[in-house]
Amino acid sequence: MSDQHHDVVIVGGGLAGLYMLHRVRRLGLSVVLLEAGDGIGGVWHFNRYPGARCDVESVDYSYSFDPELDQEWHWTERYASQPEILSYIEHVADRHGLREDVRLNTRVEACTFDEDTGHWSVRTDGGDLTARFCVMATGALSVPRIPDVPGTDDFRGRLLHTASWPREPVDLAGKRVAVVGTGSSGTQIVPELAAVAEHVTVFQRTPNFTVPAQHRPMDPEYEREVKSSYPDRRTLTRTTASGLSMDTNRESAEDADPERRRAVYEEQWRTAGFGFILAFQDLLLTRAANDTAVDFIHGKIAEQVEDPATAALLQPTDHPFGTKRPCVASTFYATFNRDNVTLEDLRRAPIEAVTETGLRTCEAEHAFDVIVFATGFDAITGALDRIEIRGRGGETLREHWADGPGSYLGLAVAGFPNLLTIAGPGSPSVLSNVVVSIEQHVEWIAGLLEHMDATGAATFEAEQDAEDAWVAHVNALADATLYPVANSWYVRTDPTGEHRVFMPYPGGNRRYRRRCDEIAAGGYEGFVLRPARESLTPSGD
Ligand code: N01
Repeated sequence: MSDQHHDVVIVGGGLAGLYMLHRVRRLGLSVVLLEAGDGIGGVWHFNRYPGARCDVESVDYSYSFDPELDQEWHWTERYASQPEILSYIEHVADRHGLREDVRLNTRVEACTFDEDTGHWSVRTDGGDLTARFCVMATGALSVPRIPDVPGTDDFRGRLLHTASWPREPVDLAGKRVAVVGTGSSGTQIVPELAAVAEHVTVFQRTPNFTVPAQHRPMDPEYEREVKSSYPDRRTLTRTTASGLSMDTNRESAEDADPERRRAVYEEQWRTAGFGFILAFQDLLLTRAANDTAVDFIHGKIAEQVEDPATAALLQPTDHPFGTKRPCVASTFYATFNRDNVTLEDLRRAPIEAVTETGLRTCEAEHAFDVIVFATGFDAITGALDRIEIRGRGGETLREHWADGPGSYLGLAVAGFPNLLTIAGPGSPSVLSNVVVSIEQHVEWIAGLLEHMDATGAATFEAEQDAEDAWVAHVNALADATLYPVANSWYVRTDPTGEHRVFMPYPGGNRRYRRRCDEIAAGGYEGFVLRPARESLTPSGD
């Protein structure tokens, strides 16, 4: 076969794709990783806005598969900044010699399954290739969402998006800057911009809950402590529901007496960062429990923001705490005490258009030199939607997902043999420490490929019933929580509004991992594994 044929094609060169590449190579299979960007790192390559950093402690937001690296690598801060995370990813790629199988600047346009050969044809903007397996490591948060506002081409200033920030420094000193969006990206970038810009105007549609990062330089004593027990810590993150190195407090917020409740919240606020959400086991289960967290955070916002009207605008009231991903930032709220920062309420005065000189809301014209969209991503399915993926009978993935994204375990889709998705809809992905999820997915996929090799299977395919049951299971789990109450990017609704699918698996990593392991141990229940056909040419030669 030609050098354009591989056992495995991996699409996407972020944390998921690179680890998949490493594992596939260890299986002795031929592999190529295709990456649209001009560098590896995925979201950490593109998401280089000022203040970008992870919101899970770096000692946990990192690969666990290389224990020697755990000992050698030094994180300089509690939450690593984007440049440090990118240099870590590059270091891992070099350390394991991964780059030789990476093709940069190669955008995958289409993947088509050939039922006669059992191979995938992959069309890219740099030529075509074929493979037995396609692994889509395209990222749950990788396609920037650009607001549908008229006039963006008319703006004479600079228009930027946090998720596709320029590589070269952007000089914002003395500039009038608009930031649209107050999610994780918005809450991280606003304090950075406020420190240099002449004025920052923050356009907020929905206030979000922001918990304190308690960010700080790495304490050498803490680092020593982590390193001395790293294997145990890694085992813990693999077994907690969240993939964090702390588990949910088993107490109930509803049942706790007010003094105890307050003490737990204060302690979590002071120490836990994102883990604040683990303060009580029922926070995402009942309104009464959740309201106690909402009241506590509202109080904290009021303490930090001097102007009561601004504080009130920043206090979320439209969704329970945690049903949209909480933001983790240190100085977001206090930034509104600065003279050069203003908050605009888009609920009261929506944006009508981008103009030549700035933004026009239904109430006023605002002049800006720079507009920053911190408007997030076409989440979870966005990158897959943009590739024309055709499975059996020529059906596209978009067609298959017309009523909502169906997937078995978040890993495979019925009618799309030998196609795997990492952190796809139906996997814990964005509801967990995503690196922990990624490693679990990759290792499970590697196990599947090994099993197929050992049993002589040529193709695997999720059964439609298994897929339907998994989607129903994920949504039943979500319906038992407060998650569906929020209007969030966790939910995908079809254009008619009839079908709402809650996409990430909300049952926790531990339970998900156990189910995946059971399925593998049971001979891949819910999958059909078919033997090689006589006509199939052995791969890799
Ligand atoms: O995106 P978001 P993000 N007009 O979707 C608003 C991860 N992440 O990039 O809520 C006006 O959360 C939107 O308003 P609304 C993390 O998983 C992690 O901030 O839709 N406003 C919202 O305020 C995170 O959850 C890190 O009403 C519009 C904001 O834009 C995920 O990425 C850092 C609008 C978008 O918030 C996404 O975070 C960054 C419109 N047309 C990201 N459209 C860390 O590790 C959207 N908005 C810390």
